[in-house]
Amino acid sequence: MHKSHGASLGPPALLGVPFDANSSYLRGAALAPPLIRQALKCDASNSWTETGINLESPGLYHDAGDLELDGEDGFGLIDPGVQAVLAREMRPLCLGGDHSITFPILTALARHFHDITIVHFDAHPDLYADYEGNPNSHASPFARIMENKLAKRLIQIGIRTLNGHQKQQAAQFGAELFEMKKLPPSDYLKTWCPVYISFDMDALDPAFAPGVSHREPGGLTVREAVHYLHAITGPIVGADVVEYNPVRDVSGLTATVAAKILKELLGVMVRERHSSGETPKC
Ligand SMILES: [Mn+2]
Repeated sequence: MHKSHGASLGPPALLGVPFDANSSYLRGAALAPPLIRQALKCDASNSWTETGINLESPGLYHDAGDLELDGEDGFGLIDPGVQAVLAREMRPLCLGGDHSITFPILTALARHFHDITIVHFDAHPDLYADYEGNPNSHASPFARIMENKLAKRLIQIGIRTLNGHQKQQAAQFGAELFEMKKLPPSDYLKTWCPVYISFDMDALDPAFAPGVSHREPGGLTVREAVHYLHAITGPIVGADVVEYNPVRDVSGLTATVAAKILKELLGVMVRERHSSGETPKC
C-alpha cells in the first residue's frame, strides 16, 4: 500500500490487542477484547448503527482476531500485528488493552498515511515524558507519537486531570487539548485529513463506564461521545477502544458501553464507502 490520503480505504478490521503490561496502576485491560466482541453481538440489541448502517451486511467489516502477545515482550509484536492488517488493505480497529498500544499502532499507520489527525477521547492527556521510569507507559503514548512525528494534529477531548508537566508537554507538541470544563463544538472535528480515533473508556463518566482502571468523575456522557463520533468527517484510517478493564466492571455494563462505542465507530468508518466516492483534499 502506498502512502495516501484515504483514496482507497479498505474495510475496517477488528484486531484484539490483549496487552496491559504498561498499565501503571491496575492490570486487567488485556481481558477486554473477547468481552467487547461478545457485547457487540449480544441479542439484547440489533446490528444497526444510529447512522443507519447494518453491521451484519456481508463484508462490511472483518474480524482479524486477537494478537498473540506473551506478557511484556508482547509490546514489540503490536506494530507488526497492525502492519499485517494494513498489508491486507484493511483499516485496523483495535480493541485494547491499555493505552500504551496506541504508539505502536500509529507507528505502523504512519508508514501508510501522511498528515494524520488524531482525535483522542480521554480523562487523561497521556503525555508524560515517562511514567515512573517507563517511556512506554499507558500514561505516555501521545508523547511518543508526537515526538516521532507520527501525527500532524492531536485533538484531545474530555481531559480532567491536567497537571503542570502535561500542560507543558501539550504546549510543546501543539496539542489541541480540550478539558471537560470547556469542550469544543462538534464541528471542530470536521477535517479532510486522515483521522485516527483513540477512545479511552475513561473519557466517559464512571457512572456510565465504571469498568476502567482509573475512574475519573466528571466525564462525558455516552450521548456526548456518540455525538462527537458522528461529527467526525473522516477519512478514518484506524481507531482503538482501550482501557476497558473487566475486573473493575459492574454487571458487564462497561462492556455494553464499549460495544456501543465500537458499533458507532464502525458506522462512521464505513460511512465514506457508501458516499459519493469523492476523495477530499487534506
Ligand atoms: Mn485515560
